[in-house]
Amino acid sequence: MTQALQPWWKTATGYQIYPRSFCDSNGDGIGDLQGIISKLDHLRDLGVGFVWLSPVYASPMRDNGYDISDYRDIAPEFGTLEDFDQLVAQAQDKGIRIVMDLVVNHCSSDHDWFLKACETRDCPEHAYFYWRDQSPETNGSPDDQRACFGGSAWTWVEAVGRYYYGHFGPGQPDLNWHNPALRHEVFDMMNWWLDKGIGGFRIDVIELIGKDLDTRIYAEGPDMHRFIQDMHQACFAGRDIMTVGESWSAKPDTALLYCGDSRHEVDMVFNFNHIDAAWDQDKGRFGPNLFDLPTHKRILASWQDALANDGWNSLYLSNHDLPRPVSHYGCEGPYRVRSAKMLAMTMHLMKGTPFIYQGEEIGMTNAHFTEIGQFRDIETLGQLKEQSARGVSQQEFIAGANTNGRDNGRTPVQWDGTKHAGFTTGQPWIDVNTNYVDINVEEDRSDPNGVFAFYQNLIALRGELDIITKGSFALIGGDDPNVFAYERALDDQRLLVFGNFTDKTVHFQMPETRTTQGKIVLSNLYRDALPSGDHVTLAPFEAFACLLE
Ligand code: ISL
Ligand code: CA
Repeated sequence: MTQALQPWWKTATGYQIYPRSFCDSNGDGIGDLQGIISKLDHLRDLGVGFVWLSPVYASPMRDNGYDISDYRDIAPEFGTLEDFDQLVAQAQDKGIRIVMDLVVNHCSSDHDWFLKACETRDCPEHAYFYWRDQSPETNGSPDDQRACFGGSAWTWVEAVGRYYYGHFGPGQPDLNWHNPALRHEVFDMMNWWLDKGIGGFRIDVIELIGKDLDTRIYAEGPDMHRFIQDMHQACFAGRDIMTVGESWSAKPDTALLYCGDSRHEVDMVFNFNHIDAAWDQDKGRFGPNLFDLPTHKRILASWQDALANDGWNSLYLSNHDLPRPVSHYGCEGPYRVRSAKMLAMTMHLMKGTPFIYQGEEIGMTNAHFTEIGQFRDIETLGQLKEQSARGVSQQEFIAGANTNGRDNGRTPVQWDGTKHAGFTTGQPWIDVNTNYVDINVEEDRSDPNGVFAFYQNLIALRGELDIITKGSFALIGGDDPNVFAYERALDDQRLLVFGNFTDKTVHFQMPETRTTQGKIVLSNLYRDALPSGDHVTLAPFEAFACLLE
């Protein structure tokens, strides 16, 4: 049977760059576009097909670029539009597409639209935002909704005598998607970038557009899908691009509403079901890590099942908002390298498009800051204020922020063992992890058994075996507390994948006795065969994949 040709983004592996922390070319301590250009060979060698570039637009950087003050310009600390065009062209020469980050649930309070909107109610821009008048019941504020980064979601503007809504905080006023003129502006801007030849968009908190402030439904509001469909029609239709929307609310039973073929919305969603399942119900991300492997497997499998025949999965463990996978799910100590490979393999061999977050390809770890003054993130600093007021001690707070805070993923990429890890010749905007002398790109890449080499093999394997992109998925031994195992199947082929999530040797019970041995196609140890019999013994953090034909 001939299979239809797959779109490029189904066979490619993605790589996320957080520009501020990637590579600094001019010694001001902040990563930039020329820094990225200087490292394109690193990405080409790795084998990735596209880069998701976190925001590089003009911004006051209160939320490091997720607060945009001009959608058609580049922040001066990152470079210029010429640098951007150069990046797109040079990346393309190396077979890499550049996917932009689209942050249009809100803009920055420094955006011209908002500045005008705050001067008078009688300008078109005023209606680009959500305004409410005072309410006597809640101390003036329209309601008691809190902003994600602390404080009230409503902020008073004297000149217009009204409150505006900022879901994340006062520096990030929400754009009024119900206003057709605003939608038109946004779509126009998106087409402007797409016409430059970018590979598509990662769409920030897409679940929040279409909110209904009256009924206080913020995520997946009544108009969200209509707006995404409008966006598709105005910008995506007929273009060879990929789109992925960030949605903390998407669940297996709503996933196809975003990415089902007939919906004409986005190609994939980034869901967080496997991420926030490990967060404490009351304490949220700053509470203890409640990771439980059977729960994790069940969630991942439920997404595999939901999108088995329609839609498409994104596969990831980390991004710029999340801790480092080896610290969170693996081991920072003696099994760091081995656990980094195990995590990569069990994630990338499911069905979907895998995303690598910068530094993951060398097994970078969490930050381990010791002082409050080392934290930079607006969410962490907002939490600090709120938690201190509740009596949480500084020490306890630092422990929480070091475990799951957003700065963990934002310490600079460790390129080599020289000062500041070769990230900058100046003073880095956020401290480099002190372990850079041992953990860095130069060191890891010089080792044929390093994490980087393993990712290279993993990505290459994806190109060689159709079963990885096309095969069906079934969990094996879902209740086993130690091992993540699954089977992929395509025609007469089967691919078995095993990963031990513990630092102990474990025995994994197979559901059926095997006689065929198959061929080991990837292993993070020196395994050369799948043992026959009814169980598999795995060394600490061991992972391997076996092809049966
Ligand atoms: O992880 C989160 C929940 O506690 C939040 O940190 C995060 O704000 C949420 O994941 C949405 O993230 C996206 O939008 C934010 C931006 O700060 C994040 O960096 C971005 O990924 C607002 O634009
Ligand atoms: Ca710089």
